[in-house]
Amino acid sequence: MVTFLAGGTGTPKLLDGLGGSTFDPADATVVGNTGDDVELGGVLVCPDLDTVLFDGGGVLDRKRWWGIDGDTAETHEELHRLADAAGLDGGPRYLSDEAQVSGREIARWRRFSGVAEFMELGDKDRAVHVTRTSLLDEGYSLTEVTRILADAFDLDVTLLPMSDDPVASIVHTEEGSMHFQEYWVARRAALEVRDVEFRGADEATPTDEVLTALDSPVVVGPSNPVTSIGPMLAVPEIQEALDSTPVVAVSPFVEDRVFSGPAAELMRGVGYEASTAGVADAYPFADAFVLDEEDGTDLDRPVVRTDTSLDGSDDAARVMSAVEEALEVVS
Ligand code: FO1
Ligand code: CA
Repeated sequence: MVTFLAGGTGTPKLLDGLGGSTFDPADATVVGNTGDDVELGGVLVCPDLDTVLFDGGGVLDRKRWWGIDGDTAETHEELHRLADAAGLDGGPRYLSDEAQVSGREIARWRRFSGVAEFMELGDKDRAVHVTRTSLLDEGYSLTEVTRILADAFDLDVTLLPMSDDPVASIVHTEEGSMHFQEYWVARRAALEVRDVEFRGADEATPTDEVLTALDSPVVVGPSNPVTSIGPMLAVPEIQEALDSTPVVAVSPFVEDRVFSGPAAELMRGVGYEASTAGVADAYPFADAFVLDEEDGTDLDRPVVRTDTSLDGSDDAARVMSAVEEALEVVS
């Protein structure tokens, strides 16, 4: 058994290497970040869970690494046409009421209006969110809903949300604090980051399924240490579980160069160096690292080096075998 901690892009790319590895996908669990989740126009969007869901189901849009390949966006476009015609402002519009829907706690900090929705939800993608939200309103937990969706997409790994409790990644910027999606999608990450907060994490508990999964060796994929892995580390019981199981982490940096996304600015924003050395500081529980062959960072823990670029299944298989090698060192 092996458990992967996953965010939006890096870890799903690595998971493509499961097929060609000695890991049996049926023995692999993926714990997905939910700190990026937003409620938009009444539906709950879980971007990081959905990337794994869609990739495993063979329908992911691999140009964007989110949404469904070939999806249309007619509802999204009509929402914008209506809002324009009605003279309503676009952009993120928060819905700040605390509300209860069928006993489900709606987390205030991730609720946005569907008026001129600020993120593009494709039509088929939206069907997933409508199904998810309706099942939650019927009383299913996010863990149960994710299992139902995983069956619908024929996933061969077990996919778990990090918690059934809401956690919201809030980015504190020069222009105030905002939800991660507002910072990333609406503001194009063009603001100076002062801090990142994981609202709700202190009170959040991992599910029994997650705690069981964290009894197995853990792989922290090359995801953003702050906004992808950070929300999981902010949940106290997850942090404790990681201290007592072997952990291998794949650096998303080559020394101080990052493969993609806003990791560097976010790392500096929370006070870490934007580099492999900073990742090692952020992951004191990690027992070994997989680094790029051109990454000469000197770490205080065992290191396996390979070309860590992930641009297809050959790359994924190569990095996955380095992960296996590192796990043998620490298990
Ligand atoms: N990213 C964008 O840059 N623009 C979008 O309009 C957008 C919509 C979207 C809808 C559903 C979904 O699951 C993801 C979506 N993303 C979009 C990606 C998302 O903002 C981030 O890449 C992840 O949260 C980071 O892991
Ligand atoms: Ca450990």
